[in-house]
Amino acid sequence: MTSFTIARIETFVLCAPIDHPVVTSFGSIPERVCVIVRVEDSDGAHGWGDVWCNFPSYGAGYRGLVMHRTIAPMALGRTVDDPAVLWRELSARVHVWAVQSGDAGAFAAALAGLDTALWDLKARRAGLPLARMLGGAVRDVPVYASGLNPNDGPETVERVREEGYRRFKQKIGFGEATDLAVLRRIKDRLRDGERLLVDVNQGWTTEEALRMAPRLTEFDLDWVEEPVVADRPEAEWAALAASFAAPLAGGENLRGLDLLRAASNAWFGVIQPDVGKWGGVSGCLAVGQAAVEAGKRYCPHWLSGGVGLMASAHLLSAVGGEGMLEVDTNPNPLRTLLAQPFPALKDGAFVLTEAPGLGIEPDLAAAQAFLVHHYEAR
Ligand code: SMN
Ligand code: MG
Repeated sequence: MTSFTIARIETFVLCAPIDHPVVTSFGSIPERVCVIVRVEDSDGAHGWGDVWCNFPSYGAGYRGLVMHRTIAPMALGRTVDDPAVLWRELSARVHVWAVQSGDAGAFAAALAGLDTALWDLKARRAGLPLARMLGGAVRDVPVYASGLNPNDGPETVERVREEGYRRFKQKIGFGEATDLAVLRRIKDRLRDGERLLVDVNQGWTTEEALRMAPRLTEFDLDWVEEPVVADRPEAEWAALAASFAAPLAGGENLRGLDLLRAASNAWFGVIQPDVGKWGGVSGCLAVGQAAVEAGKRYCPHWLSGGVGLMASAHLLSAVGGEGMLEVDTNPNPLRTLLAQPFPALKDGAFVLTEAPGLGIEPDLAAAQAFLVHHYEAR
């Protein structure tokens, strides 16, 4: 029997203080938060999932409650074979609440976390690493260093190069002078084989983006991420794609059909769904495969704790193609403590192992000081 019955769902809300906020063009993140979910079946097997909640960080508590009070009661007692079937069913069931509350993102994220936990559980039961459970291969996944802040991006490049990173994503959208100065400092010191990427975090109007496009050409960028707000009309995105020398990247702020359509549209070269924000493993696998089929790079978006990071790594390993995994370089104890043993970095890639499921276990004893809420439904 490959099916299993959901017997217990625990939700953990964690918050870790940091000395310096993560700075983006849309605002700052003053603390690192995480909502993880542990699902246990009636045989005692378990799996872990991650619910996206990093901005605004105070939203983590609410998302923990959406998981515990709304999603967990629907899932308890259900027998699961293919987690995608339950994800689709529950997505349809909460749709009216998502619309009524105006909180579609919170419901989608809670369902994404549940879905990831069910896939981890299923893979662990089968004794297979998640990438193989999904029909793919276990391979070393190329990574890039993300989250480079405007004030110290060049220094961060020097530091993470020592750790083994070869690709660096600088956050821009802080004004032309600031942006170009920081990019020049990085570009001037790049070594052979290293690549520079930028993330505007939806910070420009379309007019500003069109004006910046020729100014970015000198940096030979690997991609330009979210130059404008994700919901701008298609004609504007098409105009942007024609103006930038580098491919456009996006997906972290799209859900559902919008995200699926983006996987094959004419303007994105790089598709970046977030496994904890929409779709979980079921939805993101479909988007990633569609993107690769359409000749794009699938590069999972992730800027939070260790559980979702490992789900993203296995998804990328399973989907394949020329994509790479986003790894945040900002201090966040929840990244490493919640994914033990944390993968080794070798030749610019995370080394994935044959360990079952996500291949990690959160070290909740070590993370105890960061635990804010713990709920249990059974
Ligand atoms: C990002 C998202 C949220 C906080 C910081 C940075 C960014 C990314 O969009 O791609 O990581
Ligand atoms: Mg981004």
